[in-house]
Amino acid sequence: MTIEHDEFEGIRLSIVNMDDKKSVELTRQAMKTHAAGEILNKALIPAMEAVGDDYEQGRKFIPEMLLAAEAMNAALALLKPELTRSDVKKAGRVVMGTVEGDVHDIGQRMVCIMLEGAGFEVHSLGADVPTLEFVKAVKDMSPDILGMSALLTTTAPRMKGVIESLRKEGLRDRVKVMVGGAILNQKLADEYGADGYAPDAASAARLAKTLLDNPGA
Ligand code: B12
Repeated sequence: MTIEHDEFEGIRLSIVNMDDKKSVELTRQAMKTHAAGEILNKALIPAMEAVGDDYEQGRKFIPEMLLAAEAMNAALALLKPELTRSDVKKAGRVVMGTVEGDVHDIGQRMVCIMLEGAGFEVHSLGADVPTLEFVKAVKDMSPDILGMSALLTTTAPRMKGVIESLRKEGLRDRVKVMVGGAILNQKLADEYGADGYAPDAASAARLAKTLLDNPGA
């Protein structure tokens, strides 16, 4: 195993083993020689994938998933300043949130960070966001893009509800809507009436730019 592999593997293991002190220490070390984006993609995201596998195989339960998420968030906080450093003028304004009934916010946070890095002004409403709060945020903040995240089969259809509410309020034409989250796909995004879907944080930032470059799309 190369030294580089050892470094990323160490961070991955610290998150899987729910050790936030270690994940912070190892991430800080890795940042001396690696770009934040590389650490995110090669260590933090694979760590959460491994945690997901452990949960599915019955090797981890909810409290352990939460602790692993904390270890991952602690490492992510260190990477954030570098990921969001952007000298370019603001590319547009994005309001982002996880739909009502759904507390999963890790992926959404990553998307926010990548969007900030791509020059967007980002306002996160957090997780478990009621439909009316999304509508109010679009009314009050006039974002160019509304991003919604969902990780549960049961909560994803709420995206459709938000889009319908925007339409009823006469706001739908004022904002592009993009959706994502592990259980989403292009087909569902089309069914819900979204303007775009992206499978990960990096492509979410690209999608946001494309949506604003092609307003008629
Ligand atoms: C961590 C986790 C939790 C943590 C969440 C902590 C937190 N603060 O987020 C806790 C322990 C709280 C939790 C709870 C539950 N969970 Co959970 N959880 C997970 C787990 C292991 C990882 C999710 C994650 O963070 N992934 C890492 C991130 C980086 O990936 P991501 O979210 O997909 O985001 C990426 C992309 O999807 C995309 N993206 C995300 N959002 C957006 C938005 C836009 C606009 C765009 C463009 C892109 C985009 O970019 C991101 C970065 O690349 C998954 C398993 C899995 N394999 O996904 C289960 C999982 C999502 N959970 C699941 C379940 C069932 C639950 C519970 C119902 C369990 C229970 N019985 O209580 C509860 C639900 C609580 C609630 N009401 O929401 C199921 C969902 C199954 C389903 N089809 O509905 C999963 C798939 C596990 C499983 N296989 O059963 N969970």
